[in-house]
Amino acid sequence: MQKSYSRLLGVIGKPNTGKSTFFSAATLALAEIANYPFTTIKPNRGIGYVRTPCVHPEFEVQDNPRNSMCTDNTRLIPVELIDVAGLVPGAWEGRGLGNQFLDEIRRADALIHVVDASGGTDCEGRVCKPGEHDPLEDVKFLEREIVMWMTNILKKDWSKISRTVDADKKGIYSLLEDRFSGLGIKRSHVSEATRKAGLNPDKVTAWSETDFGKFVEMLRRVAKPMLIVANKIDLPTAAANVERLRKLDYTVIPCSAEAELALRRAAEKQLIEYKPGDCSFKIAQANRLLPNQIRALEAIKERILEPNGTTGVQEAMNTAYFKLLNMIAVYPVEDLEHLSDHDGRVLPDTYLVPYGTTAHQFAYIIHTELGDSFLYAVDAREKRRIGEDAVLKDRDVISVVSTRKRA
Ligand SMILES: Nc1nc2c(ncn2[C@@H]2O[C@H](COP(=O)(O)OP(=O)(O)OP(=O)(O)O)[C@@H](O)[C@H]2O)c(=O)[nH]1
Ligand SMILES: [Mg+2]
Repeated sequence: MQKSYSRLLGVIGKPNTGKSTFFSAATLALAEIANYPFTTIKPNRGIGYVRTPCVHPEFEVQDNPRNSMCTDNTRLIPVELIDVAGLVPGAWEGRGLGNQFLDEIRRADALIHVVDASGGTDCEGRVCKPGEHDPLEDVKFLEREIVMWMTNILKKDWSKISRTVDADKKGIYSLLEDRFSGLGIKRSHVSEATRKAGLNPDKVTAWSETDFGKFVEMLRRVAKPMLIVANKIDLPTAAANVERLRKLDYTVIPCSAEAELALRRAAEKQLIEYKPGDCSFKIAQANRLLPNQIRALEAIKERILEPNGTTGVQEAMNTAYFKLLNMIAVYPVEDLEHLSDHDGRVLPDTYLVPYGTTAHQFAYIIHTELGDSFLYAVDAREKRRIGEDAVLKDRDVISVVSTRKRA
């Protein structure tokens, strides 16, 4: 169960943009929401979902999920997210709740930057006239905060690190991996950042100040990939800003976290039929709704769902997993004929694994023993054997054959 949500998404941004609203909508966990900065002080952690079309209709079987849910042919796979305190300029130096915030996103594998696209909150999160603040500034400021935070950590003993790299050939990758391990930065991130910045990893002492800056900027992009949630699109001043945000080098998802929260709460009470990420909903029990509640729901349909497709919350979760983190969904089964586990549960689990995962690595993800005793795997769709190096694809159904029978 735990393995399918082994990645962590961090919901970040300046105060009062709707981070906790987004978090609550995504997880249905209770989080304090209010129209002033620093409502959230202690981080909220919860479980949200990514959605993917389930494979069971294609295989013409009735499934019986265990680590995920299946409704209307859609698999909802649990993933973990964290909502943190708002960040203000200078946080890297300790302003606001600065370092504490940065400390909490250390473990996040990808970041969801919630921006107030309506421009109704200033750079410190105080309410201002809608349209008065430019949300593009918030994007620049957040990038800078993360870069400064990383720079600060790295600069501390950079000269020592660079001399060691040049002298003993231990390599920058393992040295920096050690230095950054607390930030969830891996060797592969360091090597990718060095390559993409066009720098020589064997001659680190020759890196100029500009090279160093390029390296840290690249490391931020590679190790903490980020998307922008352009929130509060229900307000009229948001539309023009969404278009401007789209010109930046990010995936931008227009969003109304407040609308999604209302829909999910209504669905939870079975007042409406709605799945996270659906483009519409049906009123199920009109007699239990007050006229103003019906009007509010209709307004969400007309103003958010019809023009935008969705409220954006689920799309952000999916984009973070499938695009930023490049994950795929794979279904492990033991019994190929019934597509079941040893208890006869059909298509019990869906694992989210990084694209590039091989059949053998997948066996290790399921169970160390299964990896150790791996013989070959079978692709249930193609009904053919695949070798240990075969790279898995999204929505593969895979059976691992090993020398040992699993308990
Ligand atoms: N119009 C509109 N308001 C929203 C939306 N999402 C959140 N809000 C409002 O924005 C205000 C701040 O929401 P929070 O979720 O507390 O924001 P936060 O970013 O967690 O704030 P801090 O914890 O203080 O950093 C509240 O008044 C919310 O109701 C939205 O989609 N549309
Ligand atoms: Mg909050």
